[in-house]
Amino acid sequence: MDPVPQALASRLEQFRAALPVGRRILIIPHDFPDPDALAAAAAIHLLLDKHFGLNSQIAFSGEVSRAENKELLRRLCCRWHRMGELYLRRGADHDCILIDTAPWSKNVTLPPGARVRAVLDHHEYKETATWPGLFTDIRHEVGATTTIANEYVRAAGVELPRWLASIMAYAIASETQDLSREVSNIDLRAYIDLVPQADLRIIGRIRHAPLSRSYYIHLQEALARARLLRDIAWTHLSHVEQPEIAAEVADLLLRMEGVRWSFCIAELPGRLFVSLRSKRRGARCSRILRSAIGRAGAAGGHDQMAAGYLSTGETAGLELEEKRLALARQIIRRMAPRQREGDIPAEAAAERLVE
Ligand SMILES: [Mn+2]
Repeated sequence: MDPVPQALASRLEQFRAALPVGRRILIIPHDFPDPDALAAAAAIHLLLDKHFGLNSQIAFSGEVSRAENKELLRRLCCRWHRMGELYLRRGADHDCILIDTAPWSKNVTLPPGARVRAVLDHHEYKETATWPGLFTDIRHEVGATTTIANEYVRAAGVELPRWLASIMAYAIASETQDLSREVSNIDLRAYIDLVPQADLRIIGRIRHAPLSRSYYIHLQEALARARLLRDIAWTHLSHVEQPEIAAEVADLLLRMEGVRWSFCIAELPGRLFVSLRSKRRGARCSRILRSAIGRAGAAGGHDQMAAGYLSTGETAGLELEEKRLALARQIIRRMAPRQREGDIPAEAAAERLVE
């Protein structure tokens, strides 16, 4: 094994120094955690146990609904908890490590009394914050938080069990579309490092997890409603319970020849959830979505992929539809800035993707 670079060894030391000794630590990935958040959380859980000698628990809010992600969660051989089911002493402080998210990102639910001690993340933020004792490693040029977690585990010389190396390799691949999107050299190295330690059958099982019937129903709805305007493809889903399907649909639309931008809006209770994608480098997806959504919601992500939501409260029926159409126009306008707003056809007039 290569010697551990000094900078990495000292970062590992700083990470340890930020964590309290003799207290339980909560490892919290973002709400509705994806493979990257879950795999990185499991790797950090192992690091704390084996190298720091610290007791920790993984806890998250929101469901895991995508078939592949459910299968991955099933193969997580360390204990994890739903935040709501975790016993947390009232009025007490809870030491936390945030994974694939940050305290100022609006996609994570923290328990009352949360004290964030460390943040490992790779999202792009307009503004960040810090406070005494907080350890942060936020590198938006890295394709996956799992890659960052792998660096620490390696630097500590902790051996990965096969199941964990498998889900970590899968996580890096899924986060970067099989190393084809927003991938850096350190992601490639981490992936190459993990694969020989992995059980490739586990990765195959995750990749080909059985799909629910509702998945096909959503897919049919999404395709039937999909529209095309030059190189932009978009669609929407009504009555969705979980946001993950919107990302799957956006990815699928983006694969179409000639399409360079895609997005899917999903109607969730009280909010319109958006998943946005681009094939272009320098697309600034997270900025586009933040500015399209404005103050009535939140958005974040990366250069070529982003997600966010617009709060809609009790709005329903026609009023909700108008909000959705307005949001779609705001997004399209930013994808095609040279197109005058008046030239963007109404959704009903735009070409159908599937005739
Ligand atoms: Mn991630």
